[in-house]
Amino acid sequence: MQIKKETLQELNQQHLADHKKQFDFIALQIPNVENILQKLIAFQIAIPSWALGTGGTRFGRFPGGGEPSSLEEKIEDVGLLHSLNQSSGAISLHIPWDIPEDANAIKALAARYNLKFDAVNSNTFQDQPGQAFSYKYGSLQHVDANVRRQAIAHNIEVIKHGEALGSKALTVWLSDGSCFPGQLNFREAFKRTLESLQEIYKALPADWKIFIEYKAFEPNFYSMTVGDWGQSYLFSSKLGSKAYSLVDLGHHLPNANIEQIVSLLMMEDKLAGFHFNDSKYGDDDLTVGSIKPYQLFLIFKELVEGMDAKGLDHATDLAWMIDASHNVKDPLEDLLQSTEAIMIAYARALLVDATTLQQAQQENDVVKAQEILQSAFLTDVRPIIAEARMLSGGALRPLESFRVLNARGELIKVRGNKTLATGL
Ligand SMILES: [Mn+2]
Repeated sequence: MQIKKETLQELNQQHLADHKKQFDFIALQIPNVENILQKLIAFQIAIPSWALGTGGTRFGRFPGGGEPSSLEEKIEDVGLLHSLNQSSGAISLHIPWDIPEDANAIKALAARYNLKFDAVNSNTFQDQPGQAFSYKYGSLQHVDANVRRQAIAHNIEVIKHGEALGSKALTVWLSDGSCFPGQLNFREAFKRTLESLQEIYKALPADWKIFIEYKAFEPNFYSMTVGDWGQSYLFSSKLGSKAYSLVDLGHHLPNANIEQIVSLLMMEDKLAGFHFNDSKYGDDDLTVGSIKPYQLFLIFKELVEGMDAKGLDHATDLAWMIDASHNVKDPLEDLLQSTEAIMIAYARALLVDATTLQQAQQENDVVKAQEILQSAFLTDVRPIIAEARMLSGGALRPLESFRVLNARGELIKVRGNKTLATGL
């Protein structure tokens, strides 16, 4: 489904007077609002190809209607999101769930929706039909060199697919680890994984990066071979300057101070970027900002401060992606909510008075430091984000527009009620 610009403009027109009042009110309080608008317009968050269908748990799956059943339809869905919010201008593919058969045609299709290809993701946590060796006991860490070779070859194949599409990074998330004490020699598993990653690293094109994603537990419940940022950092620093650590918000143990992790990884030039989601208990993959919006803001506060200290471009120098899964919501509505939550956290972080905060830190004025953060966090920045969206041709109210235009109903009409998207 494609939404015409004129249709959005008509919808926007209905809310324009209200919006203008709200925007003017907030704009008066922010000295550099133009600058903030430009940053928000430039900021794009990649949508993973596996999040466009209804997710499930190991207990069941309840697919909704009109889900995309091909890569082409997935690109169409991301295009739909992007036309509404103008902030979802990239798609991240998971191989082999979404293998581009004709890379040029897929590239052309994405270009029509103004979408870029973000990092490509390999998959050695599932066995595929016809695969010679099983990943039951790991992939890059496996004791059998045949399994490791197969997993290395798969990652190199994923790089080739990504190259054909114009991606510039490979994300490796390993489910490797052990479920019971004694199952694994930690050091040997680490060394085998490192050697395997080194083979993949050698196959990276000159302008590519490799992202090493970590996760504390699941599917292995005793040890994960890339279990935390320390282990990821060890791998990425041993691999070389093209290797970085990727932070998935749900991949930490409860109450981990993620903002501090982010700050230090950036200090060491080893932060790849993000997989955004939210969680209450573990890797819940809930809508971004639905549980802990203050934490998300604190992370963005570190990101903005750290990127500014390094002279990095907020929009392009780190990789931003949503990695969530939706059991009860319409996946597209959920992705609109997640994107909005990220933009809110980013905009609030841009409001932090960095100079005064630094002064408060120097003076050990703890109370003032907290006031500065909370004053930014408690600002309702939604009119600024809506203004940025409207300036770039999107909807003032993306979610409402999605519903008013009966987007899901239109997708069901074309695709039917019983489609199933590939993915988890
Ligand atoms: Mn992830």
